[in-house]
Amino acid sequence: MINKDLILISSEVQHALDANLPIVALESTIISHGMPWPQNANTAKLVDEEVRKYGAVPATIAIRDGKCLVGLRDEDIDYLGQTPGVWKVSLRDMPYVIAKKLPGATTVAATMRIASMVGIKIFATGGIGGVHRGATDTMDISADLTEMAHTNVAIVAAGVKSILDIGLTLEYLETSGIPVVTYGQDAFPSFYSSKSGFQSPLRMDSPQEMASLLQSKWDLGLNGSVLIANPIPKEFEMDQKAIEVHILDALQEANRLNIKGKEVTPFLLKAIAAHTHGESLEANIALIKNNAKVASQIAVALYQ
Ligand code: PSU
Ligand code: MN
Repeated sequence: MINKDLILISSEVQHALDANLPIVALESTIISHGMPWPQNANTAKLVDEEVRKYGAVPATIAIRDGKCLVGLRDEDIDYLGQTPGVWKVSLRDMPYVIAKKLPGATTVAATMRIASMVGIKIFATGGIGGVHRGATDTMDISADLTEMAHTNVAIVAAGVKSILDIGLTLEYLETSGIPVVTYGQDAFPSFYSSKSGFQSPLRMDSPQEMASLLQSKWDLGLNGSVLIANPIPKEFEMDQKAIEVHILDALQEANRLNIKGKEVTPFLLKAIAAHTHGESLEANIALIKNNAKVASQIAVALYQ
């Protein structure tokens, strides 16, 4: 049994849970480790608004003062956005950060686990973690993937960023029994770009269809997530080849500086953002908003 004293649910989210209203979970690593201040906090607030606009209740998840927070106040978002040293909390970090009452921003893995503890089914983010390039040597595979294999929360993301090995990530998802559905196109997207060089295993063209896939999966007792890949809006798309140059630079720099473990993903994201100046940040904000919209539409369809 989970000790509910370790979870603090905002009144807005509690009301939605009690009334069986659609809810969309949102992660906080994106705030503390994914974007610079103040764009990070502004984006988090914009994304909350986007979820509300399409009829669901936003539930951003983080850790503070020894509790898992479900639904953040603006003050919590600002704190996570500008305080140095906020922990990046994946599953293995949760007990430590809770026990020591440290501030923590939750990754996809930790966010979806906390969402499932309170009964939230849909989660919007930018991009999930996956199998890193070179993982055959390093074994660097994100706990996001192992968590997706058994926790019943669907994730809407703009595909998988090509800092990762997209082919191996798709293989890992297949092995784990996680359906990968791309919204409205055949190609699997790669975050900044609507294409990745890989076809999507599945395609669906409406939030209603995607909601019925989720319902079927869970009604059959097939535990685990579904990855709903939502391509970046065309007007914000960046050139795949141009991005690849920055990714290769960032990987080389990470290698040179001997960056390892949980530092790898934030390091690469930061280096690419710096190399592309403002452009990648603008694309990042646009795709997260778009994912929040689609997640909200799916949540509404699921709760009808
Ligand atoms: N990929 C992105 N943007 C992100 C992340 C991944 O394109 O912000 C963040 C998410 O919070 C994800 C985490 O859950 O990084 C994965 O980290 P790791 O690879 O250490 O598991
Ligand atoms: Mn890793």
